[in-house]
Amino acid sequence: MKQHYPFKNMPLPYGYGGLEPYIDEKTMMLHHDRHLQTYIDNLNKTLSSYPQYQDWTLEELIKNVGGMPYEIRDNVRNNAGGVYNHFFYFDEMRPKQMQKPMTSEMETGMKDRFGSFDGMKDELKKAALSVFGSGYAWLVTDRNGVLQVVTTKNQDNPLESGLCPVLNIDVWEHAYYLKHYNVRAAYIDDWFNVVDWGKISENYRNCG
Ligand code: MN3
Repeated sequence: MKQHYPFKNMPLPYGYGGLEPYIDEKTMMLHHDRHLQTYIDNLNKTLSSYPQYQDWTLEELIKNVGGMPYEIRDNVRNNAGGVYNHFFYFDEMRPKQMQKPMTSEMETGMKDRFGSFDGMKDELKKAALSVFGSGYAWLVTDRNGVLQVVTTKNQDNPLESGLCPVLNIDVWEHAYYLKHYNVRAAYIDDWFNVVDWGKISENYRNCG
């Protein structure tokens, strides 16, 4: 996430088929090589004539998008968000054999807020199902460092609202349509098998 203009796609840290049978190889190829690539290309194109933003990270672009010139504001929000959200999503997933467990620090935060792991999962699933159209469900920490579940539309990002991202579930249809068709709930159930809770715990720690 330390990248700045010109942004580059990074290879997945596992094979395209590594998340089978929960997320299929073809979805992963299209999602990473085409959908994410398009956000990267569009963000680079938008920033190409704005040198004042070319050393900004994705996080800086997203947090400050409200103050940008009107003619690029929507493009930056959609495409910096699109790049950040997908880097975040692809990096929090792992094949079963590469997954690490949740840290005790995160377990404490989770139990304080949701009572149990299942309590948190249920709330995330409910939120993911509640997104109308395209968007994300997120686990974030709020300004007091407390875990919360929120949703965003399109490629919006909670950083813009002063929240710190811990986990996201991409519920755009491109994330699941080839395998799960229109059944978002089945995708979400499958998705929970490919989350690396070790990585999520790292995100939680970085939120401070
Ligand atoms: Mn996506």
